Amino acid sequence: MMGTTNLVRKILGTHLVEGEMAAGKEIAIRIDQTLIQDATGTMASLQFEAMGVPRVRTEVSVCYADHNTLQTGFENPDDHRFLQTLSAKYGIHFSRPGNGICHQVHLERFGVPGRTLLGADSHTTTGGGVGMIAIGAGGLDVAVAMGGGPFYLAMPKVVQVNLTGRLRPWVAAKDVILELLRIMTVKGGVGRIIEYAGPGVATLSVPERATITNMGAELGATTSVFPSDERTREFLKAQGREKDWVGLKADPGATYDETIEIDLSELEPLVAQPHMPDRVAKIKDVGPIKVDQVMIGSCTNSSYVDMMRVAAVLRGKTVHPTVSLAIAPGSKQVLTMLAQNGALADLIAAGARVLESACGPCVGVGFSPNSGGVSVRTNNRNFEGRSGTADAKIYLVSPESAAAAALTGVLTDPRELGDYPEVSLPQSFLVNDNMVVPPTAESSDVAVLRGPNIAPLPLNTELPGTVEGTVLLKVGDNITTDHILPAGAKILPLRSNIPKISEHVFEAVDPTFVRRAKEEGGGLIVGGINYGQGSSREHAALAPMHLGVKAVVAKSFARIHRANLVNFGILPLTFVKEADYDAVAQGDRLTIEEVGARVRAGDLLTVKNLTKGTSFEARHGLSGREIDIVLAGGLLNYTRKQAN
Ligand code: MIC
Ligand code: SF4
Repeated sequence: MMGTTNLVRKILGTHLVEGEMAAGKEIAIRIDQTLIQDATGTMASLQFEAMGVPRVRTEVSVCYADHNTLQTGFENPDDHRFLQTLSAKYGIHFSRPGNGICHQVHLERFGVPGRTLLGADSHTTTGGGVGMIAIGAGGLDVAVAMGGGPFYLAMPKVVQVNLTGRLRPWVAAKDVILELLRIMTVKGGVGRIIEYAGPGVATLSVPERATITNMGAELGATTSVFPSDERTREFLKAQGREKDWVGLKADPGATYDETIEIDLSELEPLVAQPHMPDRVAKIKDVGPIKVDQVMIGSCTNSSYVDMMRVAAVLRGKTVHPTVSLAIAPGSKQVLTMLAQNGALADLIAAGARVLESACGPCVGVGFSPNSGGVSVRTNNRNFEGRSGTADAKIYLVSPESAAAAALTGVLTDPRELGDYPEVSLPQSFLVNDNMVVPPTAESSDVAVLRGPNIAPLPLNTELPGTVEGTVLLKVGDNITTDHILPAGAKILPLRSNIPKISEHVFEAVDPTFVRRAKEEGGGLIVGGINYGQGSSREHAALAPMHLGVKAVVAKSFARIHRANLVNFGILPLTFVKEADYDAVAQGDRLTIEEVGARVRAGDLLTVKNLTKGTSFEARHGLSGREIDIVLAGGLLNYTRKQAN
């Protein structure tokens, strides 16, 4: 009999350790590879250390220094030293600062088709470009996976995106994912994995596929995956890793929960307008908006082919006089190849400001726009304020379109530039892993060096019998973790210090939040649809936890943030009726009695509004395991309790 299994179920099936693969049901999967980075990794490492496991129990674990590379004080270099020594001690590869952005480097050097990868970064999904099930998660979940524990998730629905046709000149992989964002929106992927299929797949190279799976994170999707085919083999071979290749695809009659059709040949250059990645329109319809700066880089679009195409567009020309152009090649491999073949000289000659191979401007570390400035970027996120300039406007486009704007000074459909520069994947990439410190063969007695920036791991207390508190803040739909806990050059260095970073919770949304939370001794937050979308930073749960937040009641949650709330003992509740959201106001005093018993008794809790003298119902949607974790005050307490 011919099978009808899709690719997602095949890979999940071979990694399933608990549960039944029925959409919405909790499953647990074995994790083969993990990645952490320097902004999420210090906390994850402290958590891993606390588990007392002598050495990582994965096939490969890597720690990247790529987010916190700006060194305006001791914090970041101290944290890097901590991560490097800890990596040496516990069997983790350490990718040194300068080696590149985690997702780009992981794809180049570590990604293996058919394997699972769990990363403490939302764009870990990039690995789907080589046929991995690669999922972003909070640092604590990744720490557990490093220790050999499984990863728990609700079995997602599988959405087939059937690609037909072929991209026309000047239309890029970025335009494919922007089109999908237009169709599905930033919440359309929640509870779903996107599986790419159809004849269009073979027309896309691995780096192009990786652009698409990378930005699948913006759909809210658990992950995205491409089949592993001859194009995958070609990429791995060029990376000197053909032995890692294995062919993988869905069965011919595979079934899916949903299907979306995209004809690649019909796509045009697209742009995501401020301040959401799904505010997508055709560049030609948005028109020639004046542009102040252009940024080409980030884990979405910093591959060798991306950079070569930009270099070809800029060769012999000059960046428009009123535009500042920055480029950040995604990895040392990319940057070295550009340097060797002369393309870097073309970029510099045209006026590009060359930044190090790191996240940089994508997360507000350097190159912030001028006041009210328009910045055209190849990143994946254009959330308000993320660039470091509160009133800047960020437009997300392909590298081709970004290069066009850099030359003309206005948002430009790149087709206006004329002849399309053909650039193809090189026969072989320049492979030199000298900036990855490999783990020692045996667990070593390396001393882990800690700077004063690293504060002890914060722990929550058990959830009280009655959760009572004031609604400290009521927010609308699509609140991002950048709203909850901003990143940027000033706040990112505090990632290892929860008391210090907690001073910045909701800073840009309501500067009085922290003061009020402290005065009230904690409280509750009310949110709209897709609360906590965006990054995986568990600090967006840890810092509110530190301020005494006990519950968040929202219309719906983003996957990773909900899991982080559970992991740190904050109750994630959803409104049963939309009208109840409207009826509750900031400052209202809410109470949920006998939480422990009620949560175990069923899905519905009664929330009393003491201020208004009313009550409403809220759903917790927690699995049995999650109930135990939340009631214990988080996963660390729960694990400790179990061990005792
Ligand atoms: C991001 O793009 O927002 C980040 C910075 O990479 C985050 C991780 C973090 O906050 O450290 C992410 O995407 O998970
Ligand atoms: Fe780094 Fe930006 Fe990618 Fe996040 S989205 S990993 S900050 S490049």
